[in-house]
Amino acid sequence: MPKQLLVNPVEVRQPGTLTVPGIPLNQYRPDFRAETDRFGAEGLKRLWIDMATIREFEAMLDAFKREGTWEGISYNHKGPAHLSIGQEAAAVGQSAVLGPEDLVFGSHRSHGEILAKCLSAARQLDEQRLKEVMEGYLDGEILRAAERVAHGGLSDLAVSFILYGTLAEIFARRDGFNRGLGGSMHAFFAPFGSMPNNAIVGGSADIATGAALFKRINRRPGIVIANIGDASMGCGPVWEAISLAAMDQYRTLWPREVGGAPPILFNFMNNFYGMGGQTQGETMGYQVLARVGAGVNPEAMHAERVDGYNPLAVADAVARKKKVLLDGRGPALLDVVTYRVSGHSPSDASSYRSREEIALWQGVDAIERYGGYLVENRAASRAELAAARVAVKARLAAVVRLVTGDAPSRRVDGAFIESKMLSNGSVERFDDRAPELSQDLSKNPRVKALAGKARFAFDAEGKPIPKSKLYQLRDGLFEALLHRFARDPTLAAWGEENRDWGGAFAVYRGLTEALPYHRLFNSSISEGAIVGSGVGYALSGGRAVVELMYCDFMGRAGDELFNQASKWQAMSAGLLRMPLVVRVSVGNKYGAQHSQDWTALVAHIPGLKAYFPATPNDAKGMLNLALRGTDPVVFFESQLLYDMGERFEPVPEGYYETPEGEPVTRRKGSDLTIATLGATLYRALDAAEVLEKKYGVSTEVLDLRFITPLHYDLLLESVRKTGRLVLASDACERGSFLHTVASNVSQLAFDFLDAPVAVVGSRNWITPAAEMEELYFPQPEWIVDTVHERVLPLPGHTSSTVQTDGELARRVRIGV
Ligand SMILES: Cc1ncc(C[n+]2csc(CCOP(=O)(O)OP(=O)(O)O)c2C)c(N)n1
Ligand SMILES: [Mg+2]
Repeated sequence: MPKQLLVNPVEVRQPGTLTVPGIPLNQYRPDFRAETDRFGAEGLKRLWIDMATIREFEAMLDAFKREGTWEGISYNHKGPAHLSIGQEAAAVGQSAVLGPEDLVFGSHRSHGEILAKCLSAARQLDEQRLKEVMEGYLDGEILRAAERVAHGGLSDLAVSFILYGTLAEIFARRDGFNRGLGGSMHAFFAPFGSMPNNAIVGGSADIATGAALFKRINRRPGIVIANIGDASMGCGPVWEAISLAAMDQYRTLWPREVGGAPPILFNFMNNFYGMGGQTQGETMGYQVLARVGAGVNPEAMHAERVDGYNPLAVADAVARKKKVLLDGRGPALLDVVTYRVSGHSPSDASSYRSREEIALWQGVDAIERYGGYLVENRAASRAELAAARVAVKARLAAVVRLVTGDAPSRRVDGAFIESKMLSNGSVERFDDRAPELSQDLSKNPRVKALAGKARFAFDAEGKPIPKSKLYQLRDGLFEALLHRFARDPTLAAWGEENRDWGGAFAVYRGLTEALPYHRLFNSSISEGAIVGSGVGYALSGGRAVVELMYCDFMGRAGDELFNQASKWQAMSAGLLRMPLVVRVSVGNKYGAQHSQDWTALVAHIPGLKAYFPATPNDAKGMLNLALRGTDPVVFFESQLLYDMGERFEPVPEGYYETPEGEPVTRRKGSDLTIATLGATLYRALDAAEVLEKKYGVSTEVLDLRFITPLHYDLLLESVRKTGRLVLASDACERGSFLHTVASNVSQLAFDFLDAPVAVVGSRNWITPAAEMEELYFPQPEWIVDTVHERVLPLPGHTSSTVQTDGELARRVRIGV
């Protein structure tokens, strides 16, 4: 059912003045009685102890980084340590009002947030559950280490467990929370709601938004927080995440029972600095960060500035925002005023700020002040706090001694890392509930139309069937999607113009009728957040399909593809899976910024799978495969092929999967092999026809279909037979993935080759206008001429294009 949101010219052209809601600044008023009611006297003390724990933890790391020694223990920590000395109250206050089901994503400066969240969650879990978590995690390895630290009851043991797991992770130990593959900036512990922390500034914003979408779409309890720095407000993906989280449709179009907007709190740890740049007064223009909320939606994101030097002010604000978010009225924004007394990192000389400024903040130190507040109100004595601090330090020292014992066996080996790059799983459905559909799928208009389409491009006499009657490549994609939508209730798809428009190039036509809004929706034009939210959704336990209309827009989602989707499975040591399909179309006709094939970029990134079907049969079989797997797949589709019928084998009506990584032979031959990737296949087949008919060169044509993983057996077998290989695709020749294939074949079949392997790609130019595209994309005669000039001279052939070795050298020399 198409949506009905009328844009009324009378209404939108009315004169008037927009008023913006007031944004509260530091409005918290201490009320010890209310605070005791909320946390209990013990709870209030615990907050102080948690803050002191973080302070001691960070001071310990600082000492190791600066001096290589702490409390008589020597250790050389080679990796980073972005400390949060001064920011403890902001982390502890936040976690104090969160439950284990509430998730916190963070930044490079998140040791304190990990500790605060885990300490708080562990206290809230019942003994049974706490035991299960600690025993079950990494086969109980961390627990066994933590048990060696003197402890009282289980909750006491849990504190050692948390300190040990975090520190061992920072020191890259195999018994760290993430087997040492995350390290200081990426560590996390999901069972307590501490979610991935991100070394890319602002990187958590869109991932956390995806986790919040997962909670909403799958009706999971709790909220999600993105802890990001003030300077990340300058990052595009943060704004994109805010846009995506604030879309009106959650209230206007999504079914009411879904519960409203994704429960996401953008929590800015505002320490007033990037590394050396000052956000207030220098690098940003907002002056007060919370102001940004005013530009986003009528509620101004419920934005507030809160005093992050008072844990109780933070707790109060987070508790209120949590309520708003659970009511579906998000997103929310907090501008949490804090200060890092420590440098950006231990090598920071603090040349960008004055000693006076640091002293001023030390003068209002949160641990001192909050301790004083407890003492003033007789909730604790000075001696009690001092003793608690001694105990914290003693426990930490015991943990540090255990963690710093250094031996190569304490780190994972290469085989382990290799085994975690891809999960290669197979999951039919990520939840058992019935998938939500809007209609009986047999009544779906497209399903009905497809029943009458020809699943093979030729009739019984071999005559081509008109396009309007053909089952096309886009239909193969549709069938695969519909199949999985009907089986996996967590599957959701989003991207630009995905819904009523029918998705770019009509792949999704029919899905609007089949699916409720929360399973298929239009997103803001936010490529970074589209992919980033897909990452967050997938790592939370759901399956997502997101779409970038054009391959060229991958640049806009560069970080999310290349640093996030690709890396979280391995950085989590396989604790997270990434069942995310990113559909990208390779364009043409629209010129330089809409027509480039960027398979090479994806091929270069470890941790991504990449598929590129060229037939309807493969479109369906390969998307089926991607939608059943557990790895991130960049799924390339050529716009030249969307309306193409199946020319090789009729497309089966039932479910099937193309074998992963396997190229396929499209034409048999014995003198020459041409292997292609993508739409070039059909031009290669034309070239093969010419080579065979005109020059008697029996030409085999292979369609590689896969980029990662790719099995070479069929290709090698072909090359061993023919002794000659030409590789062709529409990607620009320089740096093309085909050069990797050429290099591997040259290595693996050197003795069988009678000529160098030749690569034919697009020119190393901008893609010119549609009228000039033949100058740019590989044409059949380029392939024939390349064979003639560089592989196998063709008797009587005169090249119409220049494909000689000399030309190759010339192009390289001038860089085009
Ligand atoms: C995308 C990106 N750009 C730059 C950096 C280098 N860098 C690391 S931290 C940082 C400053 C971040 O400031 P803010 O977001 O306020 O966090 P804070 O360090 O103050 O906690 C910079 C520039 C990075 N890690 N990622
Ligand atoms: Mg900052």
